[in-house]
Amino acid sequence: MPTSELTFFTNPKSRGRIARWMLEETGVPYATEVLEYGTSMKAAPYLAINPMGKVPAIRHGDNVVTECAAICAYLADAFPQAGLAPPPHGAARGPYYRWLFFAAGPLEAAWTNRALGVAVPPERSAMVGY
Ligand SMILES: N[C@@H](CCC(=O)N[C@@H](CS)C(=O)NCC(=O)O)C(=O)O
Repeated sequence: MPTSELTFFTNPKSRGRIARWMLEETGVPYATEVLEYGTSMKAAPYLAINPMGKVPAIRHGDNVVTECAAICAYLADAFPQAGLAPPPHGAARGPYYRWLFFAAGPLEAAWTNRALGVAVPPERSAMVGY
């Protein structure tokens, strides 16, 4: 595959590190476009890739994928020869989905809240996802 078919949009100081790790594990060549916070990340050319103006994102042919977990799952499926996800009907598929979504949902929310000093009132803890 020509390098230009797989493009990685990122900033080195971002969650893009997660996607970068997965891209490296695939072993396939890819191009990198570095976006700057507040400028190129919020400019029209990149907003056409991710309307949220956030990194990371990848473009693979006609497919654009944003969200770290989605990028990891997409790459595992797009490049099965790298063996990065359990087989679709194998016993490990359940735990694979569980931890993929757990990391993207409750774990992400928990560490973001902790970093921001957002405390959940004990009487409301049943409604948070972690
Ligand atoms: N849920 C997204 C989070 C992406 C995100 O928040 N990225 C931050 C950097 S770590 C960003 O691009 N911030 C720029 C901004 O919001 O202006 C994911 O998992 O990819």
